[in-house]
Amino acid sequence: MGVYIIGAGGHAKVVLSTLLDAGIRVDGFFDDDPGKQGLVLFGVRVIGTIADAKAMSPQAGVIGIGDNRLRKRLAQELAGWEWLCVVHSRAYVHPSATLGPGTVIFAGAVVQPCARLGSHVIVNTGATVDHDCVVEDFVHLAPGVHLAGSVVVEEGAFLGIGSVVVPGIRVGSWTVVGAGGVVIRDLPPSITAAGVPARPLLSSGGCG
Ligand code: JB3
Repeated sequence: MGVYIIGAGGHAKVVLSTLLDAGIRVDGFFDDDPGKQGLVLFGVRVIGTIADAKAMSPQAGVIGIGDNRLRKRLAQELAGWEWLCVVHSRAYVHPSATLGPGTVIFAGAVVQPCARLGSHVIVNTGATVDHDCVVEDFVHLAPGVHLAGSVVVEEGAFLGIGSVVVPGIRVGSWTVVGAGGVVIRDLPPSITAAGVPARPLLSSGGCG
């Protein structure tokens, strides 16, 4: 069974560097961009489209695409693949923390005791997840995000760069927190919140 990265953009580049750091050989990328076919990055080639990946027998790898909904869709479409959980050697993950398949922990990140992270989660560069947090499937914690103790981040939520969440807060599924947001109250599902403190952004309602 080979090891492949789905996607060949900026996020895939960091996924590759993390796999290589962990001593895992990578056999290729799959990406739909015709302009990327045949490109070689750190010795690893873009060998086909995502349709080509689907046509193979299931392999091992990581979905290296930052978009949470797209990562979820591809995980469903590539059923049977063995998704690798990868932790950079310069990240810290306490032994009591649990990480699901396909989850990546980049350099400088910290995951503290009893945190539970689901599948295909991104803990990006220098992000921290403190004790007893629950981070559900397909969440992306952007670089420099800090979750205090016992925070729950529901499925597919995206916390933008440098945002922070105080203890015990729940961030709803597929909600987006803008860069630098400070979350001090629970946020419902599927909203965008921003600011200090983070508040839901109001849509124009189509009247403007
Ligand atoms: O901020 C940081 C540190 N990283 C960002 C990361 C988390 O998300 C990074 O800066 C980017 O903004 C983003 O990286 P990603 O996901 O690699 O995006 P991009 O560089 O645009 O590459 C996405 C790849 O997915 C492209 O090569 C596309 O060809 C491929 N792709 C295949 N199917 C698709 C689709 N992309 C999109 N958006 N939709 C598709 O259906």
